[in-house]
Amino acid sequence: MRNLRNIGLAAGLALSVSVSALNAYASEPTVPPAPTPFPAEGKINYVARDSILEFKALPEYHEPDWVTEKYVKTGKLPPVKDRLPKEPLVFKTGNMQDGIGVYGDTMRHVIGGRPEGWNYGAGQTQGWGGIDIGLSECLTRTAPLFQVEAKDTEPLPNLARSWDWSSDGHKLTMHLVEGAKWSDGVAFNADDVMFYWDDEVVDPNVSPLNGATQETFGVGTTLKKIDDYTVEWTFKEAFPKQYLYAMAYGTFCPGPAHILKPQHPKYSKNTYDQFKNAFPPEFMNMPVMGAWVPVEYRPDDIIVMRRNPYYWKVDEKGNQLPYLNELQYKLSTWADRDVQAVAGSADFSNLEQPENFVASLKRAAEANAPARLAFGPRLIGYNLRMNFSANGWGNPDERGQAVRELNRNEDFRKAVTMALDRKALGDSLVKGPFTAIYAGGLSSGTSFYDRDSTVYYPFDLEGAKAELAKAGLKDTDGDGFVNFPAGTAGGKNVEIVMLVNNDYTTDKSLAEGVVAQMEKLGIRIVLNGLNGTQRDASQYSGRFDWLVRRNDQELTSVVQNTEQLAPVGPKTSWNHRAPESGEVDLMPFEKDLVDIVNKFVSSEDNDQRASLMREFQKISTEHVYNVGLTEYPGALIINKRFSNIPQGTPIFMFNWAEDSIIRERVFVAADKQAKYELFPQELPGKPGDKGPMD
Ligand code: BQZ
Ligand code: CA
Repeated sequence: MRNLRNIGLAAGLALSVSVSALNAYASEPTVPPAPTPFPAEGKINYVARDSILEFKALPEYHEPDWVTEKYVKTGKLPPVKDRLPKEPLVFKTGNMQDGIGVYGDTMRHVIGGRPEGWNYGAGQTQGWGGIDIGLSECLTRTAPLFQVEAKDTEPLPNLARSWDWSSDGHKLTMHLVEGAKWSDGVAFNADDVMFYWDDEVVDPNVSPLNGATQETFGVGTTLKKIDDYTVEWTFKEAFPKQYLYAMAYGTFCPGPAHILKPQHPKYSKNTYDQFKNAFPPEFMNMPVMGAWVPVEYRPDDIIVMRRNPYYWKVDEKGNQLPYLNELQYKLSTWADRDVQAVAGSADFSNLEQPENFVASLKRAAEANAPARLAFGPRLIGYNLRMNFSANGWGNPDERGQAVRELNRNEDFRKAVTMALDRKALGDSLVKGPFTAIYAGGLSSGTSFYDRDSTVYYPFDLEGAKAELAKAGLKDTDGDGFVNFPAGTAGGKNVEIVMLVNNDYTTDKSLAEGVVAQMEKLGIRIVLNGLNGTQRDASQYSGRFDWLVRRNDQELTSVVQNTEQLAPVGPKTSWNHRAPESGEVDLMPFEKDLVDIVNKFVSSEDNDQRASLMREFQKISTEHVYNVGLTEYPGALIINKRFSNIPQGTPIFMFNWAEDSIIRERVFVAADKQAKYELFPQELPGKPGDKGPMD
């Protein structure tokens, strides 16, 4: 357990190293200074990919006794063996840190988001923080791969239990788990997969929550049903194995077609808006393939989920999972999640806001601390992203259009990046060895990162002002802010609206730091702070000039959400998309990035993939595709009563820790179980009914 004395020591070292690096004023691009080493705690036990799970029939199956007594013996549910697939997904005991578990207890989450409704496939958030992760089962699964060496990694089977490539590599035949059921007992099959693909991904009027489009799986990719448990992908490229990652959480998690299809405009009189909003948060018992089903929703208070009696995963003794009977999601703030997790009134947090590091470390270091806290690698990072669309994405007014033209001017982008004092930005969040100067591009925590391929424009305010003048901007009315040239946006001061997520103190702190530093450069920034849901809506529709955004999987793992690295399709980049009708107006360096990403996706050669990512890193940082701000390590906070938490789980890599710890295998030993369950011995009810089954 790291304690504060060590941190003080390391912090001292850190300050001496970084001050000398910063005194070297140089406007020549260089490589980022070596970050202060931050040893991740809890070393990961690396394992072989096939040591985690398999699909097979077992001689017998079990369930909690109260399910047998109260539901099976009364005829409300069929026997557990009839509720499971012929060959369920079996988690191997060897990969379970504390072995076979016991039933009981709950995991109490706290989240800062709020549910819009249960229609994930049509883009509704459930409030994040692990709710959608718990509900969604996807064709493949990648989060647990943090424990598998990068070289022999391939996504794990999940709803797709196996797959075969055609000899020419353009076809992938996928075999679905047979006999699995939704939580309301209706069979899961290829119709669910095809509804998601045809009517939610390919249908241009629908955008699934994590933004999957047809191009997420390759331009021109098609998918068709072969039979109830077989689907076939056809790709333009040969052997694009990369897309198996896109078939995991976020981008290929089918919903219940038997519930969704009747509400879809193609099969009803509904508008697309009515389809999206057909399952409001009050609609309880939405059928899921996940381990827990929402049975209670109290606005601004709590969401409660109960175990799915048809869950299609077991342990090697045949115990139907999950072990935990309930999940709770208290509807509060992200900062409160840290506070409650270390205090013991909640059970889980991804410590990702540096403002809470010191207080959380102090509380977790106390002898009677209820929670374990372990830092991982530097995988949390923030970028300032500029809207590069000059052909109408977001329908800008004259001022907005003029800003977009500036964003596309490399001298302007260099001025911005050189005016940033990244050390000061990091220190404004937390002092000590945590934050590091981040030039942008791939996260230093990913195995694809190469510091020598990273172009960093050091802090140099005078040099930045010279670049701004080169971009044609002068303060023509002497008020300290540069103006547009006469004839553009009325020759007024350049004023840039920056979108920021108000749900996080860190996002706001960084945004305020950028505003102050841009003022010194002579650029006026106006903050547009919105909550996460509104921020996402503004961002996806291109209604922003700049935005501050925490990094997503494409920068922390590269192989997950790879398409978001560059505008490979009309709606794949975070800050450069096509307007309704047109193309993405790519700049020359962006064309290079797109080519590199497309080559990366269809390469099977690990050395070639590594060198493609070094090329990507060089081009994207040299041309300032995104403006790095800071990066730092996150810490996993978990209440000490839980077992089967894999050692060294990073809070974020292929996905968040709510996925990586594999919650369906987590248990609480009988002698440590607390009486926190809000609906003890209750099971979910029928779709749309109020609360648990009566
Ligand atoms: C983790 C995560 C689980 C989304 C969300 C939230 C949304 C973004 C991002 C994180 C929250 C937590 O992150 O901060 O620790 O629990 O939920 O999904 O920031 O606003 O749109 O990308 O993952
Ligand atoms: Ca001015």
